[in-house]
Amino acid sequence: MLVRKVPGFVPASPWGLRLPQKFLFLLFLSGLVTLCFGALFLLPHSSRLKRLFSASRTQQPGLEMMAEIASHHAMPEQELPPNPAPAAPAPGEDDPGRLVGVLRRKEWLRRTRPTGPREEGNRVAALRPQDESVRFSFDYKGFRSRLRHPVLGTRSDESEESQSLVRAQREKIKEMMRFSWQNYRRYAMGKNELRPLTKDGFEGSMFGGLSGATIIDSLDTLYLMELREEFQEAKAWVQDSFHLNVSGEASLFEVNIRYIGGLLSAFYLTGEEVFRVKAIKLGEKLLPAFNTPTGIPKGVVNFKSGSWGWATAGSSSILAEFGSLHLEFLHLTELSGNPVFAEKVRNIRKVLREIDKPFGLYPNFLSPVSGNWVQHHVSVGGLGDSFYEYLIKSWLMSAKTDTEAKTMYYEALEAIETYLVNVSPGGLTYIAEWRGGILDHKMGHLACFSGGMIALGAEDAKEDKRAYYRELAAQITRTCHESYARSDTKLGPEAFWFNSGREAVATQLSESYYILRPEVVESYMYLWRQTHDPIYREWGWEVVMALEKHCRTEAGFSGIQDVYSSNPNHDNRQQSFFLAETLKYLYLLFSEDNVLSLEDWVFNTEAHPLPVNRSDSSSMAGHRH
Ligand code: DMJ
Repeated sequence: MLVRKVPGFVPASPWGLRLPQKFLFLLFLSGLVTLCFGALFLLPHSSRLKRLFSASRTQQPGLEMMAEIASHHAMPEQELPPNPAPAAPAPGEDDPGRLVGVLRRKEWLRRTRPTGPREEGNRVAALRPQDESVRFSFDYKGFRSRLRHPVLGTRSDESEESQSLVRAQREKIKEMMRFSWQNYRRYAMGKNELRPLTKDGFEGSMFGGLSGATIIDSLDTLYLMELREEFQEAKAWVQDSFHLNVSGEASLFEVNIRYIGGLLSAFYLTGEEVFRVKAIKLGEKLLPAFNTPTGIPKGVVNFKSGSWGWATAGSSSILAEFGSLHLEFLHLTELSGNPVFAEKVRNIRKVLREIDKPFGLYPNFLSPVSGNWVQHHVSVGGLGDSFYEYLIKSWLMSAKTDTEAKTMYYEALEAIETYLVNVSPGGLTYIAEWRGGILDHKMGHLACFSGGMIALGAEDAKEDKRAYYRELAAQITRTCHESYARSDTKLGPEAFWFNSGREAVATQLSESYYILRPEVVESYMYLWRQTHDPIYREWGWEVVMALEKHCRTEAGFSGIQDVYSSNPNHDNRQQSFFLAETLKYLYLLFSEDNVLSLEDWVFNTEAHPLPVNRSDSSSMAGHRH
């Protein structure tokens, strides 16, 4: 309605009050409000006020958890509460980021509202007091007493062996480890990796601000090689300088296999509490990645602001990443008494067990929102690799009680044999990659771990397939050796093809690099332990010589840019997995079988040994099907 302005006329309010009356009424109202608030603050239990506010947040489970946790626990080292809630944007966050942050937080709150048993699981875990997991007492002596072999083997044949070639070879590999470590310590201590040409450190972007990847990846190798002083240096750094109060975006997979895996194995080898406690606290920081509608974690977790993490990784999660958490997460539950870790990975297993698989194959990309495959690309190399590895190792690590893992592994392997395994015209067996039914006749260096995996699983296959799998493992390993033997450096390329008359060689420069990867020597180690065929030690020694010739620099080992050049350029990076895996598998190849015996240990995909679990009370043994 249009009100015409008439001089001297003051319109009444909709309630019929004139201005002075309105003023008095407002004065009265504000007095009343002040009184009410005053009364609230004077109530004897100030927690009521807190509850009043937290009640309005009950639809925001994260915030509620944070209030609960904060009221119960002091935070050592300013570290984060486990699985805490979304925080207000950090001071100094710039405006666009801030807006995106707010929107993401709102979306996260909507998605994580408790709606069912799985969400309830998250809440229970998060509300579990932080120190309870840490205070949990793990029976370390009991665990050691159940091992079937001394961790570092027996030294009964020491005097005889000291004369032998194999001992000298092992000593050489130990020297390579010492050299790698000492240069890292000298030029890059505390950084994630060493850059040997520029003699400085490299941080990278995979670890969300965590540092010391090389230190944590090296702990068990130093221990295994009895490099005692170096091990003490590494341990002291973990104790004093490994801080978890970081704020970047981290790869769930990489943090899990390197940091959690490294800390867990350091604990199991030594019984030192610092490793157990840091592994559990770091594990708790990874939990927000699982807050998706399916429970399939996203690939990236945000440690931002020391408060909560949200996950981002485009629209799909990667099979090798979310499929390679099982071993470490079961051990986190075992060592903390907190069931949440095991629940998370059992849910992943359930989703994968129930989903339709094209021809029995597992594609590499899955939507964590819909739980559907995103595209039909299948690979035993990058993107798929360690998912298969973790199935057979889950079976072995459960002391052969996890029959679900066993069944899934052998079914997957049947499909791989049927659709992906090929023999080249020159007689080389390889595992191709599959794109919706069309094969790429190539193998990545990463796929070369599969010789070892198939050998490891051969024993428990159906009787009529055991010999076949042993032979398949040997043939794949031979092909991977060929990819090394056919290069000028005797080191293998990142990927090699079987087409146009060329076999086991890279076809372009962009695939010709070698970054100190372990997969080929990993397979030599498993095949050696299974067969004791001297060829595997011969091949392993060829790798040692090639590393010395082409990758050793004045200040550490470096990857090379072209394995087909007799004088290759270096890539200036000593990868942490070189110390965790390549040197460890080489050392084990020249060790007795009872050193980190495969009866007692399984190696995670970063070569960190985790024990087979034989305790009746364990969460792992309890997982029978
Ligand atoms: C390692 O970090 C792990 O083995 C992972 O599974 C994939 N490959 C790298 C080393 O090549």
